[in-house]
Amino acid sequence: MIPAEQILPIDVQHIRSAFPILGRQVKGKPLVYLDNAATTQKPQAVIDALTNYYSGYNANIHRGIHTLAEEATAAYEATRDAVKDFINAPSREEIIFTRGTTESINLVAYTWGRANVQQGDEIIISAMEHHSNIVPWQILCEEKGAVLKVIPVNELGELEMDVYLSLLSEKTKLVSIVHVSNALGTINPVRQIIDAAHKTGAVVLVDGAQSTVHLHIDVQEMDCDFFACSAHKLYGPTGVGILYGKKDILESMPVFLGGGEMIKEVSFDKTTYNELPYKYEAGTPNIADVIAFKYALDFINATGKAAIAQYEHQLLEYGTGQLANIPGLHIIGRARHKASVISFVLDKVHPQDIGILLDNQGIAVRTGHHCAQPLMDCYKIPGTIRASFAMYNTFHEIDALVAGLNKAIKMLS
Ligand code: C6P
Repeated sequence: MIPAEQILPIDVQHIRSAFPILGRQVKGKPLVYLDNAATTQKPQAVIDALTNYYSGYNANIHRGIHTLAEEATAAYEATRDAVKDFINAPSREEIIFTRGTTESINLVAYTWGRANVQQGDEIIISAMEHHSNIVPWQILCEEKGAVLKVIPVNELGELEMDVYLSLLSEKTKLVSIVHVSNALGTINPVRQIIDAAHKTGAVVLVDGAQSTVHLHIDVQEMDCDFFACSAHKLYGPTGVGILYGKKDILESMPVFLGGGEMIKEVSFDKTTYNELPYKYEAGTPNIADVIAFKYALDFINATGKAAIAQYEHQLLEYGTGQLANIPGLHIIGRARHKASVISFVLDKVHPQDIGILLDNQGIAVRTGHHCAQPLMDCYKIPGTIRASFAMYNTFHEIDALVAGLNKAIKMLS
């Protein structure tokens, strides 16, 4: 049953009114946006922040002494402080801006990885990783003669933790693990994974691309060595990523990209490098989008992360129950701990056909392998249909999805 609006933990209609795109129509129908794991929509405050920057104080940062440069620098650095607080990092020096989770993981692979992984060493990932947490490690392993080990996933879509523990050894240099699976919604027991890895002396990277928007993130409590996420999955702009790293590890790592900003002194004989975090931020960064990202974090904080999580869980439970009533529908990923992502397949129907027919009804879902092809291979399926919910989705939109699916199934049979 749909809970009455007044007892919901958040005011969904008020939240929806802050997202202008939610008022549009697609193919003559009201947009039902259920592709939030791919990217979330942006509140007006984020859109305004971009316009205000370009119309009011566009300048390069950290270089100029003029007013515009100082204003832009202050706004850019304010986002760093907001991110630090959002994930409870010990210091702002440990927050590095990148282009996204993908670049954050690659940064670690190219710097820490090349300095610390040698022939015969082992890197552990899981069968539910996104390609961006597989390919950089494959490249590194090929280059170094290291070995990539994979934690299997069980029928429910949970990691086989006993196998993980048996894979750990003194050869393990790194465990790189997804916090929340984009394809299944599984919330992994990262604290337990990190504790076990640290006992063998391994370093741990947590891919927080999907978790940061849904879960309370405290990198100190988690004790991860690296944490990566993307602003665009947090109601912020595209083209901004975060890499958190423990200070001593970041300081010990070789540099990544060379150029302006990341240096202290340059001569043809010798170059010395800047302090953290600038050591890893070469060139002119994505100033406007970083500045606007703070407004997304402010929006989440003002709404209340715990309340959002509670509401998203209600959507997950309602959606899971409603979808289960559709004959021939099988949910892929039934982990005990899940974020608001529901992946499913339908008997005798290709996910892509369903995606097109839903789009004709104004409903946006993602279909395919979700950049997790090895996981699809585990389930022996080409892909799934994925509905992923955000704080602005409603129970009525889930009803629209169910009605849309029934209509699509009828058309295809
Ligand atoms: N997943 C999805 O539809 P980027 O593209 O760098 O912002 O994030 C990459 C990434 C890394 N890890 C996980 C767990 C992810 O889900 C993603 C992005 C999107 O599921 C686009 S493929």
